[in-house]
Amino acid sequence: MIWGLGEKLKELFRGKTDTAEFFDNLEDTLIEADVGAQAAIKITADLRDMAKKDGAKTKEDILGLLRRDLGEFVRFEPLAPDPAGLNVFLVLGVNGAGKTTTIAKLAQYYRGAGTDGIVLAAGDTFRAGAIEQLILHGKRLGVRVVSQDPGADPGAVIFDAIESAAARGEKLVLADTAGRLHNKENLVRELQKIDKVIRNKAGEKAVYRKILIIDAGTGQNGLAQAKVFHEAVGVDSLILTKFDGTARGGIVVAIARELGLPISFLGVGEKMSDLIPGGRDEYLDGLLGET
Ligand SMILES: Nc1nc2c(ncn2[C@@H]2O[C@H](COP(=O)(O)OP(=O)(O)OP(=O)(O)O)[C@@H](O)[C@H]2O)c(=O)[nH]1
Ligand SMILES: [Mg+2]
Repeated sequence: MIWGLGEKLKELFRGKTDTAEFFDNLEDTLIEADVGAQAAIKITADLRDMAKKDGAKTKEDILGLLRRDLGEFVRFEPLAPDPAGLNVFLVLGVNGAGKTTTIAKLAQYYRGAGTDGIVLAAGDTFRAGAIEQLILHGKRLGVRVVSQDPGADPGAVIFDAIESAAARGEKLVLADTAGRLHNKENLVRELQKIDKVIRNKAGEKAVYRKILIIDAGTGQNGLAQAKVFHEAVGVDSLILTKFDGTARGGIVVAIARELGLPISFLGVGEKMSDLIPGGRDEYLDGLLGET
């Protein structure tokens, strides 16, 4: 299984590792992987200095330094429901990022880890077919889904889900949201409304977390997305999806540098089990690949 930069680095390491060309190519590779131009330039400059000072670096030296520098900003936030009470996880992200699939994966994962009483809230009432998609996941997983008709107020759907979960003593509400509305202002306003409903409803009684889904292949746009969502409602942690089969995914480094957001899980395929609870090491292993 090769994710991330592995293939590209492997190619680079076939040649000499002390030439100007090597460092230029390394810098380009890091930029292409979306770690951000500043980080790429800094890391490559560090390596150039080291090579100048004490001669050519081995592949292991270079990988070690890459790991250290890339990892400097990446933080892990384990995202585990509090078994003592109600938890509300609101799942955010642009359309197609993998929100709904990740919700289903999380439901399976948490159930496997012992969380009793998981409810899915069909808060994407905007996109045609979104409610059915979540209901289908719920059926397959044997998990309750709270939904209303298309076009319904997403805040009301999530409110119902929280209220019924509390009444039944269920432990975790995983709430889906729309990734796109008519325009960005609408999306932000809608998310702020949902956020307010959850805060009012869940109050101090529940653990409330906002999870942003970022598609590893979206490139630098992922940073712009993170800024919009973070400014709108305040994001608690990231899940990076589609980390399988891409030479990118460095965006987590860029988002961590700019916004300080931690990572909680990695999505590495379309199957329900393709979700890795993971932090820095798993992420860096994936990013640097089998070089
Ligand atoms: N390879 C791969 N595919 C994924 C992963 N996560 C999600 N997908 C696929 O990405 C596509 C979109 O996923 P959804 O979960 O529907 O995305 P969404 O964010 O809910 O999209 P909207 O509801 O349109 O906003 C689906 O085909 C998923 O199977 C992943 O980690 N790896
Ligand atoms: Mg969806």
